[in-house]
Amino acid sequence: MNQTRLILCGGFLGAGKTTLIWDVAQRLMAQGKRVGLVTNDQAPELVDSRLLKQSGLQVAEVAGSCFCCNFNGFVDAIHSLRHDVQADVILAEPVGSCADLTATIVRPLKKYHNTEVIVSPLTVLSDPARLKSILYGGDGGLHEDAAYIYRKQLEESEVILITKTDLLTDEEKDKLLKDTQACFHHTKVMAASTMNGSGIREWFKEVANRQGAGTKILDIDYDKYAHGEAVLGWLNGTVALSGQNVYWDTLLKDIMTGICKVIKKENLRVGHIKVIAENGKLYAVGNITGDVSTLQYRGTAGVSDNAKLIINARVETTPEHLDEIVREVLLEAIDGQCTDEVIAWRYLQPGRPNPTHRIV
Ligand SMILES: Nc1nc2c(ncn2[C@@H]2O[C@H](COP(=O)(O)OP(=O)(O)OP(=O)(O)O)[C@@H](O)[C@H]2O)c(=O)[nH]1
Ligand SMILES: [Mg+2]
Repeated sequence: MNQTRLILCGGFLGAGKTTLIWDVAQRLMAQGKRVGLVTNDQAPELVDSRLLKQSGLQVAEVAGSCFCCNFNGFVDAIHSLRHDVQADVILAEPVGSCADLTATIVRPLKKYHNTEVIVSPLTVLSDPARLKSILYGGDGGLHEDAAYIYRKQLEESEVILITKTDLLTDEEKDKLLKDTQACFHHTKVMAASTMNGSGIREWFKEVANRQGAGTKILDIDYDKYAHGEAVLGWLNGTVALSGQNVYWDTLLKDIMTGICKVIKKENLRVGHIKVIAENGKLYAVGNITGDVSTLQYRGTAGVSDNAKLIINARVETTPEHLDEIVREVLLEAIDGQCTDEVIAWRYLQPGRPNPTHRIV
């Protein structure tokens, strides 16, 4: 078959990667294109994969390790989408705390798999609230070593896509574009919103036809990078819930607000907390991507006796404490209205990145 266009959408936790690839996949499919998506996480049981699959999209998952440390797993995912879907375009989302993608993914793909894929310029998505803070010398609401990763991601990007511009005024958006461009002279800086659709077509046009990806090799301190990842506790849990006529949206809200209370009380820094409640084809999602004001909900899971809950939390604390927090909030929220059966529950601290390849 023909070469597949591969578009890597990187960027820090919660920047809007899954939402963007979901949006673009729908647009491309409406034009008759065959699209595959690749999700990625340090552990199995991903909210992102469920969310994309709920919309009938073709998703391959690389779970248990990032693309860079499991390059062969990433290549297998690309092969499966080429084989199963004959994908014209693959949109792939690396783990949000990953950097050094040019040396560890883009260049190895170009070197070893250039008959199968054409790699687009590396896009790094950036949430405006974190970006503003980072640009003007702040920490983006992150530990200084996690903020280091954020800066390195921007530094290696070939396209920076400022996301969530619906949350900005036109003046704020123009200023952020101008200031970001001033800091990253040799990078194309763009802005988009999946909420109102602005900028998406322009971004896709920019990356979908360009070649010559893999130009920027990072000078990166792997000790600092490893520590920036290790300050985050990581929890992925899946629970089956059963009750009688349970209002799942209310339960989801109880869980998210319960978590927010703890974040506020303990002043915890959040990478991203996402929870999906699935009731057959109905689903609702809650996300927290920074302080508690970032709490957002989408969808509705309706009312029924059974549902599945998937929780993915990345918070600056020990994995053990994160486990304790999520468990307590969950038990309090379901108390008296349903029973829970844990299907999978993992909490961990990401290990030191050890890329399969590093081509500089
Ligand atoms: N207002 C607004 N919110 C957005 C937009 N795009 C994404 N979001 C929200 O941002 C949150 C995080 O979005 P995701 O797409 O899950 O972010 P991500 O980068 O995939 O996160 P990780 O996979 O955890 O790294 C969700 O609550 C989305 O609804 C946007 O254009 N506008
Ligand atoms: Mg995602």
